[in-house]
Amino acid sequence: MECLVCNGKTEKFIDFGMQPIANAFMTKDQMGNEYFFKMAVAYCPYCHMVQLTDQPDREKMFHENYAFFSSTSQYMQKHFQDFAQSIIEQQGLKDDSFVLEIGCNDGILLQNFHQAGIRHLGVEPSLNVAEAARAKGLNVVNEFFDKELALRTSREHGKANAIVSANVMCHIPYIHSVFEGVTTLLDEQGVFVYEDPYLGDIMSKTSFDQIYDEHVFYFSVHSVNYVASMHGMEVVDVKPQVTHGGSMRYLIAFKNQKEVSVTVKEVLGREEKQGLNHHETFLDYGRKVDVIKNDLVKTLSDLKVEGKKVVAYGATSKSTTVTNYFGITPEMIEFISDTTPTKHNKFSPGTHIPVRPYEEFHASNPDVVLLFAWNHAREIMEKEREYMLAGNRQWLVYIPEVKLVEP
Ligand code: DWN
Ligand code: SAH
Ligand code: ZN
Repeated sequence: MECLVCNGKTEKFIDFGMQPIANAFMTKDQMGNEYFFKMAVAYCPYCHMVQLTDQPDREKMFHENYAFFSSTSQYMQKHFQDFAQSIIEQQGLKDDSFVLEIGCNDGILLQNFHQAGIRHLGVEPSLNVAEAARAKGLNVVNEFFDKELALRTSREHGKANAIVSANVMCHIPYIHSVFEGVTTLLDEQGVFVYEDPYLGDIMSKTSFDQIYDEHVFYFSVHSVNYVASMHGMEVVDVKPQVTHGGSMRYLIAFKNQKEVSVTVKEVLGREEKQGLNHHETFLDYGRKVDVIKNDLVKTLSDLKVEGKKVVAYGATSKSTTVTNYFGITPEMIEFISDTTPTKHNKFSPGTHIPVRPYEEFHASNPDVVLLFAWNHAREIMEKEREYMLAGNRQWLVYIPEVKLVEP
């Protein structure tokens, strides 16, 4: 397929076959009526962007009943508080400044600008999560961000001093429209700051479950700098993050407006060493994923033979790739525990594993807990330590490798 960034010919390196919408948790009567698409990932040797070869229409994924609410993690709430604070300080934002967030979800990041008294606007196409943000007193437009929306926003609100975004840029295939929107709306001295799961971590940890319908791009500093430069912008700083199993925050400004930090050069050098700008690096990825697949399926089968009770923790989007690609069924996992009300008493996309409220987790008395929300391992393992110890229970993790872990 043609690269979404530079139109060059991309090289496919892993194929997941037919996959459902990762966040389409469904009721019993919605079964049998599921949408599947061909999921595969390709590398572009010209601009170095790693990307899905095909993505479902955006309305199939982001709508009035989006299943993911950002504020379900305490750790993430703190993370976004620090994110906002760093931008407020760095840009010297005041109450008459203007901050726009692309994809604010329930307001987990934006609320911090609001609380600091800064003029703000969130852009969020999924109505239910947008309403949750509005309930916190935030200004939110229920639309998709693109060039046209940015133009309307700049007419109505003036230029933005900062445009921020987290775990959203990797969801938007029309990246040039987004960058054109950013350059339309951003003040000459402003910054565009966004973070997303980092390709370097997805490769080094074999965190293949970051790959699902919503994530069309797997960014590196190389690829982000390429896109930015197509729009008269440049990456002026990068900050690695531990969130979502390893992310990168990119600070992007108009060319020659801000000094480029030495870290950018350092990380570019590291990416070259890791081979993130060479096709060969990606060729082995499918084999590594298959090792995890065989090990996890074998472990789950062995546990079943031993008569062990296995439940899963966190009905994540990521788990849709794991269960569907690996063929994990309700016979192997009794249910998935999750704290999100919209997911309760529904079934996982494609594999139809029941999703149950968190209250049922302790009552179910499992022997082994498969951690689908492995990116929140620290927070979750700490919270469940006592319960796990009390019942002699073990965690089962699969990133970077399949392992039974004592609490
Ligand atoms: O990119 C995306 C990221 C930001 O969030 C979106 N495309 C969708 C979503 O991905 P995910 O579903 O893989 O995200 P999480 O944060 O790994 O999801 C964690 C799930 O686990 C949520 O459904 C909430 C649940 N949870 C829980 O039941 N108990 C989470 C925590 C921390 C807990 O203690
Ligand atoms: N920023 C939050 C939410 C990430 S989930 C966090 O880090 O937790 C991805 C979000 O992007 C969803 O809420 C989805 O509705 C939104 N989204 C998808 N396409 C978008 C677009 N074109 N413009 C703005 N938001 C978009
Ligand atoms: Zn390209």
